[in-house]
Amino acid sequence: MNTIAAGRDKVPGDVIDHLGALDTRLRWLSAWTIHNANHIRESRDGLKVGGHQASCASITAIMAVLYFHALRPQDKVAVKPHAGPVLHAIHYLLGNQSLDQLQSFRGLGGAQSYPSRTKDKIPVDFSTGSVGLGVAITAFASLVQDYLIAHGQLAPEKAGRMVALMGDAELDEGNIYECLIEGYKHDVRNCWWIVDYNRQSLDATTADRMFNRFDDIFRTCGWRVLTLKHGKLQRAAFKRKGGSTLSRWIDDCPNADFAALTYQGGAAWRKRLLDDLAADAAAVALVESFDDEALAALMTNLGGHCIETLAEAFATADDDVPTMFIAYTIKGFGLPFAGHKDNHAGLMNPGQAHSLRDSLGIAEGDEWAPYGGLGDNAATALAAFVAQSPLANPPAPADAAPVPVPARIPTPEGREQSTQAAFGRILLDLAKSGQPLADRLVTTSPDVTVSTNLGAFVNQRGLFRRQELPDVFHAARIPSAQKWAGHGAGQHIELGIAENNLFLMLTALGLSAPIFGTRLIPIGTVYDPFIARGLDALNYGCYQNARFLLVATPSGLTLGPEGGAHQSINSPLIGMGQPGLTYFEPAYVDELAIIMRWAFEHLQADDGGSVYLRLTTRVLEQLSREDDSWQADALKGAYWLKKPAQGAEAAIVYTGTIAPEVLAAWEVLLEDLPGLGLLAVTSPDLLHRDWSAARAARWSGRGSPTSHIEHLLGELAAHAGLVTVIDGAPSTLSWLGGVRGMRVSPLGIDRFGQTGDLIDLYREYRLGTDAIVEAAAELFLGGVSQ
Ligand SMILES: Cc1ncc(C[n+]2csc(CCOP(=O)(O)OP(=O)(O)O)c2C)c(N)n1
Ligand SMILES: [Mg+2]
Repeated sequence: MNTIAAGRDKVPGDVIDHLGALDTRLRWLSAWTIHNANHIRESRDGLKVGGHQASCASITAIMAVLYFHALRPQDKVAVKPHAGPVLHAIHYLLGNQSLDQLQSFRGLGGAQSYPSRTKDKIPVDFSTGSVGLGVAITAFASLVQDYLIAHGQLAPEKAGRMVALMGDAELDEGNIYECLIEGYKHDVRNCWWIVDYNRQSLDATTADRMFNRFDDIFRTCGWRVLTLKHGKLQRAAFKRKGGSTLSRWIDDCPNADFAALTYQGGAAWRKRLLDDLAADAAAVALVESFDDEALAALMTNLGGHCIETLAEAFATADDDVPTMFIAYTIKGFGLPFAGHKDNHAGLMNPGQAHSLRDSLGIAEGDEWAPYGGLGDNAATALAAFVAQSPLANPPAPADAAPVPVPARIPTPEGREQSTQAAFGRILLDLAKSGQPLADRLVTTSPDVTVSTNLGAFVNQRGLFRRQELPDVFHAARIPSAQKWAGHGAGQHIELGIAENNLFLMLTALGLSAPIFGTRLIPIGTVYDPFIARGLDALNYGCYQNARFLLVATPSGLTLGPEGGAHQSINSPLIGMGQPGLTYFEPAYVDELAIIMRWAFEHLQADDGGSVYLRLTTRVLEQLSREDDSWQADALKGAYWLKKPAQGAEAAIVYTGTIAPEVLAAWEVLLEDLPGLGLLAVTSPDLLHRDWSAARAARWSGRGSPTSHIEHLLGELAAHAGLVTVIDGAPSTLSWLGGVRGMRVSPLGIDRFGQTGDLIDLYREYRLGTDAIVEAAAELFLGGVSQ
């Protein structure tokens, strides 16, 4: 174990004292913020408000030293979710957070429970909440930083450190290890992960068996590991007679015993130590030299609570080597439930909170005073220390200039094409075009670069690697379609098969504008069914307003030969249900071209978001259009491919690659259903959102807008019927019946897939032309046609 004893630079005593005072301030203010929300603010619904006083108290020393001493303005931090109140307290002291926000912690519009980039009013570099993701995002952000430096878009001296403040239970999340492996491959640097190693999770004390395992795992992956196990008091005691015995006892003490003794306090420590160390007279004498209070202070003087130890450790890691700090701490340190295994969501009762207040010398009514309880001189000195800390005068937030989007993205030529192939073609054409947009594209894929058709773009623009990576096959003149040399100017970041990493990579790339001041246009490709594998990371990216284009292909039954395990069914619903992500599923490649152009703008718009394209390898004969009049409607989510006769009583509505079957059915049905409409839905998601927004506007008296879908369906008779068709969950489109109260017969897939060709599978899943005709007959003609 690499236990920090002393760092390179001694930190001046007055700095240590100030940081110690700030540790206490942060512990108090975070505890009081949570106390206020739970015990003082009026409860209108009787629900427990919550908050995590123990998780905060565990990390206040670490955050005091980091924020008021070690961080540089260019560094970015992801704070463990349950330490949100500590971050608010820090910004309260820095003058960036209002009292009103603290008092409305966890209320509408107040300080958020977990740090949020978009909702909090203080600077939050990375949102957190779902444990593990906020940790890994820092490694991907480091990679993005290296990308920008290599592309001349960030000066090397402006490189910051990407820091994760994490709970120890986050080390159980698998995405940490996926990230660790990917980070090693890419030689990640400028990254600190600081573990608040309190050895408690939500339910329990953590397993002793993991002791020293994390060190091994991280070192294997190229990280420096600094373990901050003992504080200064302990280290001093270990140097005294009997000290080595005491040190060994602490090292051997099971996590649960240590936690329980911490909770029980000085007398319990004494009894246990005297029992266990009875054979060593010097150790007994050492223990007896402390009174109960001093003994408790000694035994809980772990590295993560010792200002000096922390400051020195941070100073030690002054290079760009990725570094993990294992800072031993006590959950609930300094609070009445310190060490209790059930303390995760524990709240001090009013009596306990008042005792803590009194013990800090804070007068009743002075609880929110930033430096309450300190004498005038001490308060002034501490305020001055805070005012000169590196973060007190942060640089202006980055304001990344938009990347111009070409007025037109040409439709790839060809009578027969798939949307997937056209996507690859469009990117290749862009790569060759020399447009400014092309230089800002960054593509990435979890080992499906070739099979999602990014290969040609990569041939053109290269793999991104900080160190040159020769294309051995190319050099040896071995024929291959993929000519991928890696270099600093490359624009494709190749990932191993880990979809969590794809979405975190996209998130980090998609935050490049607000975080690093340069806008990138990230495009990630994945097989559609495997979106589900990284769903929480996708949600995480959208939650913090990262901007990226997700291209998922192939999808649906068109993956038939691959079998049921590869057929995506509910991904359209994911696209519709995910805030911050707009889902499109074009059938034809001219639709794709205008949608991609729209996406490049939407990705950059203030009120924009990310975009998800569900594509396929199915080759369709393309339509010859009479004009461009369909385009505006297609970008709103739907257009009439065959306009219904005014007041027609029926329409077929479809999304995506099932278009030829739908067109064939339309031809068949036209005879019996004159004026039958055919509605091409390019984005069920946009249609639904727009419909919801229009209704919300009407309810709340903000005018009487008509949504696009209301407008389109308004061309049909009020009692008309709809047959909806999609190679995916039928509920993607079945809601259309509710727009104007029309009967609807939704076709789609709601059973697991299986191998087969499309002819068989369309029949099996009731999706082909016959099925559409039958559904229409049932709905419109009162029976099933033969
Ligand atoms: C993905 C996810 N699963 C579950 C939770 C619920 N949860 C919140 S905190 C926590 C345990 C945290 O323990 P640790 O990381 O050690 O933090 P600390 O002890 O510092 O509070 C759990 C399970 C969550 N926030 N995210
Ligand atoms: Mg913990």
